[in-house]
Amino acid sequence: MAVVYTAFCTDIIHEGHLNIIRNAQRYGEVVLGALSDKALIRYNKFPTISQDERIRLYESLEGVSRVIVQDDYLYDAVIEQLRPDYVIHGDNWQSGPESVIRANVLDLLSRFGGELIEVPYTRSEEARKIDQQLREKLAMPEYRRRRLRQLLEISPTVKVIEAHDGLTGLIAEKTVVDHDNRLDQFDGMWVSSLCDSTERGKPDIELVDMSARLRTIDDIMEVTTKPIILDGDTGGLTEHFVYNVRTLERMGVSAVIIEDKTGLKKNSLFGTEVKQTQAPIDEFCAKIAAGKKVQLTDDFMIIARIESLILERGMEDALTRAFAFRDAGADGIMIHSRKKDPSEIYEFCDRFRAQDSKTPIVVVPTSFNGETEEELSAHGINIVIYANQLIRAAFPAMQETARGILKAHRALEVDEQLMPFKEIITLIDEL
Ligand code: SPV
Ligand code: MG
Repeated sequence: MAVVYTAFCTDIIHEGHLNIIRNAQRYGEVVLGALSDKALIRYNKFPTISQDERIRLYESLEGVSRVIVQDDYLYDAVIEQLRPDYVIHGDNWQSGPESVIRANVLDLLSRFGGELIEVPYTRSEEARKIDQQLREKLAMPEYRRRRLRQLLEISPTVKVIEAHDGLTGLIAEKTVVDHDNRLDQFDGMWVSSLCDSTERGKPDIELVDMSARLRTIDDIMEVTTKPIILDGDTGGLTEHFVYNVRTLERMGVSAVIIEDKTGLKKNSLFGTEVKQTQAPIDEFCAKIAAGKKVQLTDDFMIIARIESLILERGMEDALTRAFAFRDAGADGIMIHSRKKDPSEIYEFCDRFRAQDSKTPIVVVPTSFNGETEEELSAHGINIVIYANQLIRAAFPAMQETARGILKAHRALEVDEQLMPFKEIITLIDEL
């Protein structure tokens, strides 16, 4: 009997999935692929039930002969192993980023034999509602919050981009590229103090207070599902920090990064050009420990950021602090540098990793931007934060447009550098 293969990446079965199975049955024995947690997470279809529960759900479907696990969103391993006579899929992958997966399947079938069958995608109201409900479930705090830890377990590099409002949140959430025949997208969002301040026309000196920062986070959360890392500046007074940890955790933020400075904080990119004071080690350890103590879940992460290299206090100081902060309970270490040359970052990471293979390391490669994610990962770095590129892209574009209108006394001349609103609103979901 011919083997028909189809892969599902859903936690809820609707009419569309049943339709695929019914069609598949007409060609032979139906083998159903359950995308593994790892594959789903890379594909940005975060699971809301466990892999075993998904397998059991798929096995219970009428017409399915057996269920196998597909461990990558691309089909190479599964087709090589199963050599199906047919692969069946909805026709919705003919355009958009998923067409990369379709091309992958067609290529494999041409090499190993087999035929692709596409059935018209089910656009019923019920199916649409279920897909939407699944997406919205992912935005709930308990799912979003733990997503960063889940990513850290399976991804060689977690890539995070700055978001400072709903619109930049949508860009972080929805931008997908196909490159080298793979899909790529950002894993999470960084709510930067620099960008959150700049966006309000304010200096980055902890002037924008926590209520305003929470409002930014809420705006982003309203329209996205990806995990959020908050730039918590110094964390403020320990007595206040503990309350903020609770608030962030309850909202569904995945991590806060606090930096070991005290007094008036200035942005790290100023380095020693401005007066900035590093916090004593024991004081900062006490702040981390206090934050860890009040947490109610195991999901939330407090990451300690070390400013020794920024303030030119030396590598030994940076390493001493890293181990002290880890021992005080920090769930990760962010090491920062404003040098173009990545050597000091790499030296720190190599020496830290020689003694600690597990604690996640975070970097913000604004200055050492010549390093690729792969190069950073080779030194044991787990989270790469693109901390300010979106606002730096937007500002000159807006300024240029304002100048153009002033010069021409009308907007016609700048029109071709503008995106039509029709296109912008395709980003925005309607209920
Ligand atoms: C931020 O984005 O606000 C940061 C990173 O803290 S940096 O600006 O490089 O200090
Ligand atoms: Mg900051």
